[in-house]
Amino acid sequence: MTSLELSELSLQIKNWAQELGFAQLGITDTDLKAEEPKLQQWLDNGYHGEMSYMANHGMMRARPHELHPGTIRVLSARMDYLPPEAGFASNLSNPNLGYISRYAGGRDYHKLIRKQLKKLGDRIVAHCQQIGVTGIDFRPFVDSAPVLERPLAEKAGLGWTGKHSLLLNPDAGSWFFLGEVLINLPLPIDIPLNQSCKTCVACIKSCPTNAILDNNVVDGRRCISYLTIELQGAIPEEFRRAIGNRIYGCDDCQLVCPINAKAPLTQQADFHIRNQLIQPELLTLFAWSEKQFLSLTEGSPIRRIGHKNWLRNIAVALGNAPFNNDIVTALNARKQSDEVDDMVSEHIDWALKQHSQAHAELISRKTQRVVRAIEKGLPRDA
Ligand code: B12
Ligand code: SF4
Ligand code: SF4
Repeated sequence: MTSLELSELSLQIKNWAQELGFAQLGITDTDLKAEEPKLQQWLDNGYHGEMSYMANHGMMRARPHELHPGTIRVLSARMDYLPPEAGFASNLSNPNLGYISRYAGGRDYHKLIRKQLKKLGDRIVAHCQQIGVTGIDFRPFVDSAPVLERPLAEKAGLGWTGKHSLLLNPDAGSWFFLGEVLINLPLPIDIPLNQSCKTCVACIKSCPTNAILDNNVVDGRRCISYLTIELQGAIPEEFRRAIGNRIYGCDDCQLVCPINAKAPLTQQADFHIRNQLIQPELLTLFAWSEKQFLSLTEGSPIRRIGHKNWLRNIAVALGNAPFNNDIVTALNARKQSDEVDDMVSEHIDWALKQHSQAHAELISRKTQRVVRAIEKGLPRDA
């Protein structure tokens, strides 16, 4: 193809991406050499904790051409997920409700994004065939693939890396997923943005578990997202109070980020929060049997953690809720059920212990500050 044809095709691809529901698409090459020592350092420091998949693929994460041989370009796309009924402040400030990360209240994003990326690749192949170009090969990826998505998106001009390590777009903030198409077409590449967080440190200061180290690196083992989603087994006691009512993931570093003040709502109905997960009562969720859990979370990313870890997380949140006889009764009743193993039982004991002693502070000062920041910075609270 001539360079003019390739330039025209790159514009077409960006339009098609928008038609397919992506907010933006950028194009970059496969060179992530500069990221390799940083990734290695992150792994050497053990910041991946139990996420063995981060170490298993070695440096393939930084070598998209090894992941899919023949690849010379990466089409990096982002899709907004902020749901309309987010209600952050009311949810975080009520310790009797469970807080679920806003990316997870609807349908699992992996399926939708991979499907749309596949359609995009098919359109490119069909277009090339029409103009007599054959041999186009592509592969769509989202999240679970061993590839460094955030650095690729940054190189493709979709935003800069915030101090919380997520990608920030100057117009859209960070409430979006990333996905890629690896392809063997020599399309023209985009230029990275030249912007930064400047002197802001709001996310570092607000992280409930101090997971964001001051050099833009997240110690995964301390992040509530890891502790409530990725970690199998017991949540270390040192983090339980700080977890508050966050029962699946955490959004605090994004909630206090000033760049998110202008973030758009999602255009995908799939990412709207399911009714039973809008401002959910902890006691209601804790009463779900395994069968109910599996059916009510069908098609949702939450299902992946399984019923035991779901109970584990809710037990911690119940331990952080204000004293209430109904909670103590529910905890004691759950302890007797067949669905509870030793690990969950230990979390229930911890929660009961919290109810036997007065909490100095029901909602931590950091969370109170996050709530105030939302009330000030996100006027419509989404
Ligand atoms: C593992 C993982 C996690 C782990 C570890 C997080 C982390 N920051 O690494 C856990 C479970 C904690 C996690 C949590 C979340 N995640 Co996550 N996660 C991933 C995953 C699978 C890999 C990320 C990765 O490669 N980490 C390894 C480290 C080394 O990579 P990195 O942070 O990019 O690190 C770079 C910097 O640390 C820097 N660096 C290292 N050392 C140094 C030193 C200096 C001085 C400097 C300047 C820089 C620097 O270079 C590193 C290498 O490039 C990606 C998907 C993917 N395949 O890429 C999603 C991904 C990053 N996650 C995502 C999301 C949405 C989240 C959550 C918001 C979910 C939630 N609400 O609970 C939280 C946010 C927590 C946070 N602040 O990071 C999105 C982010 C979208 C965006 N806008 O950027 C991604 C891209 C998934 C997707 N497809 O959309 N996640
Ligand atoms: S998601 Fe929560 S715990 Fe993890 S880095 Fe952000 S603020 Fe900290
Ligand atoms: S809160 Fe501030 S430092 Fe953190 S990512 Fe947003 S702009 Fe950057």
